[in-house]
Amino acid sequence: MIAEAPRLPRDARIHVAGHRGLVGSAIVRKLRAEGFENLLLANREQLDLRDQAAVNYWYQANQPEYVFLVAGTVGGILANSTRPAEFIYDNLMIHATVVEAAHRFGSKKLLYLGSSCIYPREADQPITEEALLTGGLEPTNEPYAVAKIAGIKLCQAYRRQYGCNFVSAMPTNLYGPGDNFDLQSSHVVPALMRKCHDAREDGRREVPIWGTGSPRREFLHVDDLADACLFLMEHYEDEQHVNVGCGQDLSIRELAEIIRDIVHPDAELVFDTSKPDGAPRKLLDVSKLAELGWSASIGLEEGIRSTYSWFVDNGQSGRSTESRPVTAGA
Ligand code: GFB
Repeated sequence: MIAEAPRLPRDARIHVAGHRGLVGSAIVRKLRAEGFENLLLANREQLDLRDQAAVNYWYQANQPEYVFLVAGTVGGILANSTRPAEFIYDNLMIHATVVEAAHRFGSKKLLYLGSSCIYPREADQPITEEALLTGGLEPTNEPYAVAKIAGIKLCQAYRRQYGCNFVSAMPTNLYGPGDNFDLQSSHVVPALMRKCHDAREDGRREVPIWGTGSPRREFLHVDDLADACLFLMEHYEDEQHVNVGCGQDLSIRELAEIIRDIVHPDAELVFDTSKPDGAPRKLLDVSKLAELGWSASIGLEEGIRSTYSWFVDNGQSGRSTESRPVTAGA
């Protein structure tokens, strides 16, 4: 349902949980561009979102009226499969503490961000919101997906028991400025940008691509996601989660060819089939969001070009080091 309520007051007290991550930093950019002045931001050193007592204290002191819950420990297929304990523990805790504090200290509305990996591995494509919990999950990210499903159920339970206005959005695979370019923990778009960039700098032609290249994915620019998050915060009031995507997918091979053509046209793509493919396909059905009145506007090639410029301009193009998955940024 599209709410008749007026747009968010520009002086509203807004907590962006996870504001230093890919999604949170895009939401902060969007909110500032729209004239919101009263953003409540705490970094990991100031507030451990896994600690209920600390989160309660911070909520009591800051009284957020609106909450974008986009914090989490996130990463690509390798990080998910090698650090499952961190992915389930951190995310379960972060979702629970923030939802509980938003309820306890009277936040007017909370938008929770999940992930398309919540859906069954073999779900019919494109995947509708109704596919949730109708089949088994993709094993490489099952612990993360279970935590993300728990987040949806938390919001629904707090709505039912306490009448909280908590809503959920499920984005497809994301990319954009502020992404994690570390090869051990990143998602495929930043990983392939870095690999092509490094090969070009080193005068190498071969660029290794994990898996067979046949899995299909849908990619949404994070600035489009931030726009959708504000749209849903202002206009959506219902219990069911809403898919957020662009409605189009492509194979990993096709994605790699687009990135190669932009970054290192002479590169030769070499597929390493000892690495996992993950889910065969993840394309979201975005008709519900379209009916509400929102659609994506940044094309994939345009988005990859601007993200690569950001990567080069922001000193991210130094050598990749092994690092932990990114916390506080879905
Ligand atoms: O982006 P990615 O890690 O996310 O991988 P998932 C997507 C596809 O790209 C997989 C392939 O088939 C990978 O095997 N790929 C090829 C690569 N080369 C690379 C590379 O150098 N790095 C990476 N990372 N992939 C994650 C989930 O799954 O997506 C999370 O593990 C979450 O839980 C996230 O849902 C959005 O789509 O496979």
